Amino acid sequence: MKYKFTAETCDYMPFEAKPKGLDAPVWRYSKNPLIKRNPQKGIARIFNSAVVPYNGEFIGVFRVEDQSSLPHLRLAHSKDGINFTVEEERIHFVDEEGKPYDPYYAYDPRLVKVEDEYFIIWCTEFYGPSIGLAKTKDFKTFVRLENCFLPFNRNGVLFPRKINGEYKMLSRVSDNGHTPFGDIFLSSSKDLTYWGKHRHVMEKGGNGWWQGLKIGGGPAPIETEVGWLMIYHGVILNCNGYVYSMGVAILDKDEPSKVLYRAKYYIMTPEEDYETVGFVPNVVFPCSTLIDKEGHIAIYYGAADTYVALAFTTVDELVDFAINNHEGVGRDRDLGR
Ligand code: BMA
Repeated sequence: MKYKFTAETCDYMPFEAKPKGLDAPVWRYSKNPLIKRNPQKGIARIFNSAVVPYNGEFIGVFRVEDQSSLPHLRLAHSKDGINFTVEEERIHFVDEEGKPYDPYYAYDPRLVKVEDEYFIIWCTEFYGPSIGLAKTKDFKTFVRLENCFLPFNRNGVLFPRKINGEYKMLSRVSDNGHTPFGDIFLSSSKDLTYWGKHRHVMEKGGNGWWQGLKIGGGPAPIETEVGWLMIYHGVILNCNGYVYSMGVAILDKDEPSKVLYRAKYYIMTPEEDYETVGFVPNVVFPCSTLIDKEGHIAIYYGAADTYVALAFTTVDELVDFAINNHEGVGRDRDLGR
């Protein structure tokens, strides 16, 4: 292992070695997709979902759509990180006084452990899409906190530890629809209620076109000795619509609004049938990662707004790829004020 990292590691997690001769930093699970269409009664599609290790097994917060196509969140359980049992009832939230506080819709969840609590961050209905936040310790009671930002916003991603005593959240300011713009911003909070010190992190664009329309955070960043390893999504608009790919960047450890490295090439783009054909074609949308002591990484991603799929990489692959293919874009490297 070339680069040291600090993260909660799994003793066991799904992983396959890189196929011989492959010239790409990320490779797909050979039995993708993990979850197919109509996987169980009352569920039409599951995609853009997040998984964490929990009590020696795995637990997920899944974006589920039934035949009404209105997204909601459900828990899913797995012993191996591959075969999941999805709960029949959606997650129900309460507010801090214990009163029911369910969102009208909820999608693209991230699930992040900070200290001894698990946080769900999702795109919630708040007079339009914005960022919802809830915490749990036992995956039985889900206490919903204040919505983090004003509408409209998407792709809220919490860092897995406080930095300089503050929680840090990535997000992308948005509009009410299928936002045709967007950069990644960073906000800080001491108490998870009041968010401020907003900083610009990364802008869309660069010389290549794959991230020219908008970008958004993905899984919780992984802390390495070089900086925060961030997998994100980038979007291009072509004659046929939006195409979502995955990219990688490394953010400064103490001031993550500074981009140290950012690869000019995507690390994965829709290529397989389950990514190019579906409810929304040409989407790979990463939401969470697992990591083991050797620095193997499993990436859970949504494919074509229809499937949950898995891809693999390593810390070394991604850090080297970001450094070797770095392209500075705009004001990425400054403090972002
Ligand atoms: C975005 C979000 C994602 C979705 C993507 C492609 O705006 O709604 O959930 O995967 O579009 O449809």
